[in-house]
Amino acid sequence: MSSLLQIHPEVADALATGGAVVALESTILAHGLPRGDNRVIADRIEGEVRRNGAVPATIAVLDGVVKVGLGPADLDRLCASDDIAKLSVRDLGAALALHRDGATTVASTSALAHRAGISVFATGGLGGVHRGAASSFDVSADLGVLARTPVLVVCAGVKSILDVPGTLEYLETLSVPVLGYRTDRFPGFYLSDSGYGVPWTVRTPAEAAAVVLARRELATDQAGVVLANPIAPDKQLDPDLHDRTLESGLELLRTEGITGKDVTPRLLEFFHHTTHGASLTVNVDLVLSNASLAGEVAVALARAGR
Ligand code: PSU
Ligand code: MN
Repeated sequence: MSSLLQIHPEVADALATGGAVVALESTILAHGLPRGDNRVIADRIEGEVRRNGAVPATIAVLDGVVKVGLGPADLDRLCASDDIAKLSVRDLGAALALHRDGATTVASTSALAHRAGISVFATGGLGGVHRGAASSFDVSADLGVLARTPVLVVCAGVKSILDVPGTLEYLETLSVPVLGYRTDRFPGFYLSDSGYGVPWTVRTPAEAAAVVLARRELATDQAGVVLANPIAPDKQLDPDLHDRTLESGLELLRTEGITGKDVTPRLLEFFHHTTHGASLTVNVDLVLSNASLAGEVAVALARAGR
């Protein structure tokens, strides 16, 4: 493979021997979680993948090279540096050519995971259709990339800061299937239930893997699969606190004039600050739960000969 894409030896070995591998994104580490906490959480996320028998491959760009699987020093840098760009797919070429450091979003992590031969990916929340997208045109590139990248993404739905029904409609338009894990409700990131339903429910990691395999068999797998894994109801953010924080957060975006790729990190930071860390605890819990489930699905796929 190109010298611009380096696969960590442990990941390369697992891929070569038919082992289970889970891709992990780095934007959540560099731009979604507070400094200091992020480094510890990075290890815990990877630990959840390993606990289930899969190899974690956190993806980022360092010194203009795509790294699939990061060592401890790479993670240190990604979690501490002030100069980490947020890289969607369209930014990758420039970041490589200009020797930059950058964190990858769901869109770019999916694309790079697929390029490396990894078919399961865990994150916190998927990007989606933003409120007011009809005039701002702000629809996350996550959706378009998922429509043409055969990777299963485990997530806790999308944040309520987005237009949730609009996002679900758009996923349908793009022919990206949405599976609820042991639920028929679409999760709302901090909340177990966004208020909207999902078309399909799977009850086990093996069922999720079987969906991927059936799509391959039919050659209808040009798109990815969203496996929506809700936070347990007793661990979700208090819904009243959530609604109040959301309202003031949206107001803050308007007064600060924040748009585009800065919206998601600013709002997450506002939530963590305003809820005195309660939203951070939920965010961490759901990412760990997604990493764990992704590990199980990757193992089920590997057993089936992927
Ligand atoms: N959702 C979260 N936390 C995050 C993100 C999404 O709860 O950190 C990140 C992911 O990397 C996702 C990106 O791909 O934000 C979407 O950003 P945008 O809306 O600018 O496309
Ligand atoms: Mn956007």
